[in-house]
Amino acid sequence: PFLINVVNDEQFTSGLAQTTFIDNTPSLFDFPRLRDRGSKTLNYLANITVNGYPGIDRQGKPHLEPARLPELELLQKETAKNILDSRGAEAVVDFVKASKEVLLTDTSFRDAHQSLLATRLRSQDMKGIASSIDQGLPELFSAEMWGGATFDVAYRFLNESPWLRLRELRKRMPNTLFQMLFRGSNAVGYQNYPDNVIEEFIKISAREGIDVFRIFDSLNWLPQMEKSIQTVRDAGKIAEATICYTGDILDSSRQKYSLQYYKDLAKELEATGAHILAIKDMAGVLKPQAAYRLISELKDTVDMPIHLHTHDTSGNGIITYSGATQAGVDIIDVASASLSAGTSQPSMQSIYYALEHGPRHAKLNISNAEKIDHYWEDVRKYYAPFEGGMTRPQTEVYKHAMPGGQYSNLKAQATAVGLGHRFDEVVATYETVNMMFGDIIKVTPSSKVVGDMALFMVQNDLTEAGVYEKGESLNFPESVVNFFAGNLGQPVGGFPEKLQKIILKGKPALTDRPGLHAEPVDFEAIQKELSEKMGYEARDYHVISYLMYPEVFLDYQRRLAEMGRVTLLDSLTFFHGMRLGEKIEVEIQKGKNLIIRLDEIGEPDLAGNRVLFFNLNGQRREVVVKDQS
Ligand code: 3PY
Ligand code: ZN
Repeated sequence: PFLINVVNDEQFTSGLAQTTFIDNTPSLFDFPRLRDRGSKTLNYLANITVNGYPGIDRQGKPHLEPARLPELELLQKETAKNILDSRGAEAVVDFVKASKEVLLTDTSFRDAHQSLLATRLRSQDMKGIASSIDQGLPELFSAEMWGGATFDVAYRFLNESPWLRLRELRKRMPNTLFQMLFRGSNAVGYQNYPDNVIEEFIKISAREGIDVFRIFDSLNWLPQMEKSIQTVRDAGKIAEATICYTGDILDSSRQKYSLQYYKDLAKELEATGAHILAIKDMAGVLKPQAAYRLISELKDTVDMPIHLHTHDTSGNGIITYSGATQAGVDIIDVASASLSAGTSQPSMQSIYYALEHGPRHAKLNISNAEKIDHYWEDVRKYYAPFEGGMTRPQTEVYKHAMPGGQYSNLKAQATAVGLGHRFDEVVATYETVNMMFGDIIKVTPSSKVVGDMALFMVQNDLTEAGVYEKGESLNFPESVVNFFAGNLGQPVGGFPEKLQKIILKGKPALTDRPGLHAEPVDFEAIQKELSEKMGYEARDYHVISYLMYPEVFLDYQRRLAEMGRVTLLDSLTFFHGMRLGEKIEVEIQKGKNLIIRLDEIGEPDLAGNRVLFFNLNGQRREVVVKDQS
């Protein structure tokens, strides 16, 4: 048995300890480390208790029961992951093609909360249900659980390492394909990275447990995806090449993105050697009739299995999937009911019944899926402060075409710059900007460029005509200049020349792939630099995170040194701190717990400092924290 510390040791407290006791009980020397970890945790708790968690209103810590854990029927079945591990990527492709039923990807760990809860779902809450999903839903094609915005949000707002999340989940889910969203040459960032950074990122992610890489480019520009696709293939993993869907193939007045456009792009993607074709309807504008037509035609165009992704913003998601399923789509993205609908994916449990008794019903143990959803129903309540608040199907998405996660994000951005009350204008301007830019594909990071420009115009009371008139004297947002300089690649049909001239003010623009101009990164030099900054030997995954997000990563390291692994706290405590007199338990290692009680919160002194009195594993501890209010 592990000894928590000497005062909790039975032999010691019973007074029977002999002098040999210390020699024979080396685990006592864990005490300083434990004490250190305890102190760090108290630093975090004291600060959140006094000052609150950034960005959420302080309404007190809610009283909620622990999330219900499901009792499942355990199913022993060969999974897609088992096939990949034993027979390789091509065998998975054959398995998908041979499946008469439509297969499901569960996005609950990634896009669902990115789209509904500002990407705030914590590893702790994922860990609680991970093995239930692995064992209760073996028929899932995959779990999308990494990438997109989750990478930087984990560091930035949750004080956790995305790599640790990946490892912890991998351990609990050995039989589930892990899928990530990868922004092609922008990796998990908002800018172009040198080729060797892209390759290194994919290699490390594959080693750490990612199986399926959904690779897209925010402008659907093939040259930005090719390297990634090849690197994934070389790593023996599954490359899903992606078409981002925009426009409306059935609207004859809007044919920039026509059926033929999608068919041609699908063929080009197939020629790269990708295993699967993903259709990424990031905003949820693929209407049911269009879905039927698009998938039917693509099935006749390419031999790869087709994996469809949509968002339920308009309320039509299930019908869209039903159309796509009839047309032969192989895999669809769904979220567990409690994390579905609205700007998230359609509900896994609903689609099951929508397709039941049909020729292509979904492969799923529905009873297990429903029980697992009770867990999510409870967990979602912890994240109430981050709810986007969309309470109705929003058909306006067919006009503004904002990606699922962007709507609430842009709203927050608008509020932050004092434009909250003019958000309707921001949305209307988003549409205008899209047309000024030539009707571009909008998904991270190109969607951010459009959003930044819309905010800029509203903030400066600029109309479209105003931009052309006053352009010379305007300081456009950095992301907009960067986009027009060709640093995100080339949009379909090229840049609108007149606007490009105004925005670049005579600076040159790239017409070829940005990666051709980016110097390769010297990983050894960066590793040295980073090790010095961190004060310990940087590993390759530290280095790659630092390259993606230098400041965010270093900030995370600083907070880690100060507050320890706060990812182990339960979510209510993480977001709200502790109530007076409350007692919590934190398992910091198997069998090693911190038992913490908050006994007293002192009044602020003249400098605004408060003393908090805790009891940590039986010992009284004081923490001083500055009250920021
Ligand atoms: C991301 O890139 O994070 C997205 O989810 C795009 O849809
Ligand atoms: Zn999405």
